[in-house]
Amino acid sequence: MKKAMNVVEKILSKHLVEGDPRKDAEIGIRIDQTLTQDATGTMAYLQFESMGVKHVKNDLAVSYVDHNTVQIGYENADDHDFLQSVAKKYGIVYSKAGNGICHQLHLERFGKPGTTLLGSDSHTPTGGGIGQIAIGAGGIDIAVAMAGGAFHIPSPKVRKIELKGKLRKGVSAKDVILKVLEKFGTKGNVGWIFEYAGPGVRTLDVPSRATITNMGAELGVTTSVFPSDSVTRQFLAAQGRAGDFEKIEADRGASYDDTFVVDLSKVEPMMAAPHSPGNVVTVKSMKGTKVNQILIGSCTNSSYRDIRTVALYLKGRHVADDVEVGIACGSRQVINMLAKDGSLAILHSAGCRMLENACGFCIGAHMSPRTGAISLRTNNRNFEGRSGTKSAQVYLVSPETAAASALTGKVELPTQKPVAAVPSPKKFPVDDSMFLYRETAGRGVPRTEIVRGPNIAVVPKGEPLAADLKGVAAIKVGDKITTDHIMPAGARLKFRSNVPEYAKFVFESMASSVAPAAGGASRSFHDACLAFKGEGLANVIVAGESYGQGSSREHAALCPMYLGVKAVIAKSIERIHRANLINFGIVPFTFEDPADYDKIAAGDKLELKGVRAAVEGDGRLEIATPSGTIAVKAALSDRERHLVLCGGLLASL
Ligand code: MIC
Ligand code: SF4
Repeated sequence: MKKAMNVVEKILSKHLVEGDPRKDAEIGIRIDQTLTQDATGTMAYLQFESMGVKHVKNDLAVSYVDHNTVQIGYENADDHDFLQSVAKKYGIVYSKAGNGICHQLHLERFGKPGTTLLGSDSHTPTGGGIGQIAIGAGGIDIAVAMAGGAFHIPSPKVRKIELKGKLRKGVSAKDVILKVLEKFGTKGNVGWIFEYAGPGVRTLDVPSRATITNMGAELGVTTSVFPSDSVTRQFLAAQGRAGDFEKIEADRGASYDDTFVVDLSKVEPMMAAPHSPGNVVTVKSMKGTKVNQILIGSCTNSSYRDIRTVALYLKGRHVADDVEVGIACGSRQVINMLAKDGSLAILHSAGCRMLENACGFCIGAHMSPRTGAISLRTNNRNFEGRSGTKSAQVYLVSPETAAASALTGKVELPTQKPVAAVPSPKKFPVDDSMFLYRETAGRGVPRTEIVRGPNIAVVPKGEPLAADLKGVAAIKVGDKITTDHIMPAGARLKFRSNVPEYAKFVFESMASSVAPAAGGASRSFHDACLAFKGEGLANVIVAGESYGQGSSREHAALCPMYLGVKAVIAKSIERIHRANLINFGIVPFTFEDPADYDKIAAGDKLELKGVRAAVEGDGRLEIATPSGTIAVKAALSDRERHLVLCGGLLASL
């Protein structure tokens, strides 16, 4: 008899090219679709170019421009031109700035049930809302996938999130994922895939499902996925893509490694308090708190359903005088629909600032709030300083909570005066005119000249791992250090294509944790690293739990590599960042005894004798520190071991 399979098993078994999913090891999967965005895309394509492949080999590759659209100075525009020329040459579909946010657009126009999608953005799992196994990764992994190579993940454990009941009016998908985050937190979920199932699934439309899988990224899981059912069929048909539908549901009797039940009818409006998406509280507990800013949009909550709902709350009313309200729609399709049904006029009349349909505020590229502000936002991350204002207190909420609160300038319960549910549109207006090169997708126009302005620098390559390293703890940081702490975005984002320049800002806001200069003067991580490098020392980063949470930005590994960082020693390291460290030849060590973290101080000299032999072997190494010897371990697969020994993926080619 055929084994009953869950959705994850069904899709992965069709894409498996290496390994055995039943074993506790790594598996390799074939990637059907890839996506990049501009902030990670330039590096991904520079790396792809250096692989010497004629054109992309996977079914579909899309290059989106949505992150760096502010264009103060020439850098962003240089990047856009580079990306456009690369797309034309190599057979990649190019989504021009102004078309919308990558994940919303991909869901609308390309996401296909039963396929695999790899994206150089941690919120790629948005595609799970349409029944894709969609995974975020570093740019170089996308380059490999575009060249036809496999992608590797830990053989997944699958948790069933069983949904029953129906959400009450005024409560929505954002509250559901916040509820899941309340239970599972932002750490300790590495290697899991969350599969949504149960009778409650059919009560959620595709955009709502996508909100849930999108913010699943904050759990640190490999991805999240919904079944593909009649609701998915209706969504695809309304997008004029009925042919892309495939039914994928778990078999009766399918097994899971764990199950968690959410009764949708009992979910209350929730919010994530500063400074972590896992800091979940009820909206009720914050009711009446004065708010300075409310921003609605981002890849989590910018669908037609979401913004139309906001318009229904604001219809015929005005936002409070002392609150600033901004709205960024996810795509041109969303804007066109809102224009047609009168919502745009409602939002303008209500006193909202209509922002560009791009990442914008979510990545701190603009709309930074005032000093000490309380800002309610519908996006997925509220890390300290990400908004561009270090003292701001950012709370993550649903569009409903944001809209209700905009009217009074205080945190309000959206369930008090809820609006009617927005029905799923029967037909979405389709206009693909800002997706370029569809006709040459997969083939490319080989003689296209690549445009390289001065902002496009070369990608540095790593060096083979030395036999022994004389090291130094260049910085010592605490728990839950995000990639935003390591490599700030916002105002620094424009240097993404220029590693020497961007490397000046590694750990920019954490100078107090950096090993001080002689005489105790504090200095930047960049300067400390270069000074130690000059003395022939290998720089080491020492960290607590869950190091590298958050984004997929490989610069958080690439720039440290450029500064001579050879190893990270942490209590634990998050999945995407760990993969990026390996891809750039940095050894990802964890403490054998987490208490040894206390034995190292910033500036301590560390003797990594026999480090190469350790990596070649079982990964265990004893390191001499001024407070005695400590044991660390890098548990690597054969593939990963090879990359680390070579000095990273590019150096291994
Ligand atoms: C994010 O939301 O943090 C980003 C910006 O989209 C990143 C990608 C990047 O750093 O460019 C992500 O989520 O991977
Ligand atoms: Fe863009 Fe924000 Fe989504 Fe990242 S989380 S892709 S910055 S909208």
